[in-house]
Amino acid sequence: MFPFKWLWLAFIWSFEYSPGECTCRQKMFTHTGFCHSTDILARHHVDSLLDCGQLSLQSETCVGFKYRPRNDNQSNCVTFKKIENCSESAPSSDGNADWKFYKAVHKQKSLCFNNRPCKNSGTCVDKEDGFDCICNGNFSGKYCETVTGNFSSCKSLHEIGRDVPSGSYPILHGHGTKSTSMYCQMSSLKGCAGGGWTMAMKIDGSETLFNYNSSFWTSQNGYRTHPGKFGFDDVQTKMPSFWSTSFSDICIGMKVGTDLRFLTIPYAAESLRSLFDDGEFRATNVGREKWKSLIANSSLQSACYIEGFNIYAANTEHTIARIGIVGDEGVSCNATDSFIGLGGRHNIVSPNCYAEDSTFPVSGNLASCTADNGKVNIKSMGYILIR
Ligand SMILES: [Ca+2]
Repeated sequence: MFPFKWLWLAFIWSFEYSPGECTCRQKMFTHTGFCHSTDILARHHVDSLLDCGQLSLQSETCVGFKYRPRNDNQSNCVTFKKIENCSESAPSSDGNADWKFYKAVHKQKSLCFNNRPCKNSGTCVDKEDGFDCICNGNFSGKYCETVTGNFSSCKSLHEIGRDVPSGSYPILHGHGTKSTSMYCQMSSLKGCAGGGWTMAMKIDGSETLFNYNSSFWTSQNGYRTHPGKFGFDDVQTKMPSFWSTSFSDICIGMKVGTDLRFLTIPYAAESLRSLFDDGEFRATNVGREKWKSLIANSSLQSACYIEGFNIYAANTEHTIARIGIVGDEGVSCNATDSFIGLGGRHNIVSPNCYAEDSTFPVSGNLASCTADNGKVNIKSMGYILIR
């Protein structure tokens, strides 16, 4: 008996690359006893059964073949464009006794199984000419790639839309009554692990708009929300997420030139605004070295330092910040002269100790008076995201 009951051959009819889809088909030939009705397509001399199968695959109209082994590359291969009335019964004795008949069975590969094309927890169903994705209610599109639902934060979107890339999505605010497109960071940043970060503010450290005394830190007024649709560019914004979105972590970004760095502040609050509007100091515990790592060649005094929100001492005219770390050369921290953070003071009030540039970075690093890396005045882009 012939050793192959089934002859499997793969053939690619066409190949088009689009996300998750490959129109590959396989043709399978099954050995059958004898077929009573055939229309011949072509006759070949071949070396083996496999060669006959390959010839059959190369023709789109071939639906089967018969094969008769012979010596010296002279085996017979006859391909058919019609093959019917096949049965497992032995060939009749009309000269077909030493032929083996093979009938093609078209078989679609499971695109669902092989490619898993459906995004965002969509269910994939194979069908005759491809597949369908049955989407979770918050998504649509051939691959369930389009976000159609409304989410209260990028975090809640990320939780069910695991395949949603970073970009702009409508985020609810105002107790769900309003929606604004906001930038969502959906993948890990070095320093801010995981995705689901909602953009809240972008601050240009060389501008004065978001200085410590700005009412933007305490109000529910947004500032140019259109740039808030985009990521880590140089355009200032304050988004409704600042006063509407609760969180358990804050991601702080600093960019100097093209050098973009991040750190996470583990801190839960009902909103960013709630951290600032009473002006009370709130301590954080990120650590001096992490704050220093936000900016290359940063400098900070080391005898004393304070980190947190609303770092402001009423009896000092020195460095203050809405978010960050301040340092002093004295152990009591009552005359701070260095800082890394956001929402800094606008004007330097005791210039003797500072670098020649007397404008305070509203975001960045200022240091003098025996700071650990000397005098610096670095104005950065600062970013605040929440999750
Ligand atoms: Ca001092």
